[in-house]
Amino acid sequence: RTDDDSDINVVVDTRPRTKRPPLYKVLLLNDDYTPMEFVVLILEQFFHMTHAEAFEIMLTVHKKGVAVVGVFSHEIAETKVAQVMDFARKHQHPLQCTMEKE
Ligand code: NFA
Repeated sequence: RTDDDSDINVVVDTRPRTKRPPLYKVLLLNDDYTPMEFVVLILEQFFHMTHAEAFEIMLTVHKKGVAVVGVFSHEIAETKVAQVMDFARKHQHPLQCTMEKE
C-alpha cells in the first residue's frame, strides 16, 4: 500500500517521565510471647535504630499491635522481612514481620 495516511495527525507524548519505584512499608506485629529485648535487638540490628529509637518503636508495637519500622524498595523490604522472620524462627519466637505497598 502506497496511500497509507494512518500517521497524519498522530502526536506522540515526548515528555520525559521519571518513574519512581513503588515503596513498601515493613510492619512488625505484636504477640504475647516474644521478649521485648529481642524486638529491640531486631530493630537495632536490621533497621539501624539507636537503642532509644528501637525501644520506642517496640513499645508502639506492644501497645498498638503493629507499627511501620521502615519504608523500602520491594527487594530491600523482602530482605528485611526474611531477615526478621529467620532470626525470630532461629530463636523460637513467634514474632511476625510483613510488608505492604505504601
Ligand atoms: N508483647 C510482647 C511482650 O509483652 C513484646 C512485643 C513487642 C512482642 C513488640 C512483639 C512486638 N513480651
